[in-house]
Amino acid sequence: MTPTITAFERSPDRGKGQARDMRVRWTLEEVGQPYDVRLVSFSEMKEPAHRMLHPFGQIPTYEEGDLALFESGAIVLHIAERHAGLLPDDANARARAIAWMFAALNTVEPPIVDRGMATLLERDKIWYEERLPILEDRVRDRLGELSHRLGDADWLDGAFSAGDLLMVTVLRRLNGSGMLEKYPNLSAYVARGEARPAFKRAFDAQLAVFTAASAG
Ligand SMILES: N[C@@H](CCC(=O)N[C@@H](CS)C(=O)NCC(=O)O)C(=O)O
Repeated sequence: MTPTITAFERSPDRGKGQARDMRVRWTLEEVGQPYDVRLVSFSEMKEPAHRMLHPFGQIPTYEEGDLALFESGAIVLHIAERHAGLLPDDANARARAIAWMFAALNTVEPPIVDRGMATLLERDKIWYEERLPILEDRVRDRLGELSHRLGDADWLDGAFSAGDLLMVTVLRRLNGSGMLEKYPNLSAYVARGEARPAFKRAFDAQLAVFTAASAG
């Protein structure tokens, strides 16, 4: 059965692939699962029909037969568990890959999102100049720790996994900030992820949505 995901009708990132449908698209491309996309506007996301799928009125969602899921991490895990290629067969290695998925979403993404939200929504506030360095220090702490652990390895724990896929999408949220460039091994890690053919297909698909909306 072909799953359907939701994505922004017009992504605020202007097609840079930072909206969270990108990680679901990339996962589906990695495992070779075709999918449909239902585009939603900001107002549609807040309507009851969409909130039946996503209690917080957001994207992405995932529908497959009787199953409806929200939360990008849960969706990626669901897909990775049902297809070969994104989680190791060995039980311990699989558990570690899942731990990296949680680390990406629960430990690395929050300070990056806090910084991003402040730059987006708080620039005109009196506290902004004082708060931004604090938020950036928190991001740098995590980047330094992650950089130390990655060292000169290609991926976080052996072969490329769903943990790497999520971590790369999380780190890409720093594009344009200049922060990632201070950690050459992390920049190279993100570039390795972006060089994967499945990433490129997913990126192009989400960009095509933005380009078509802008032309229309
Ligand atoms: N933890 C959620 C976050 C979902 C989320 O923040 N989605 C954003 C797009 S990347 C969204 O829909 N924003 C619009 C809104 O919150 O109104 C996940 O990982 O799926």
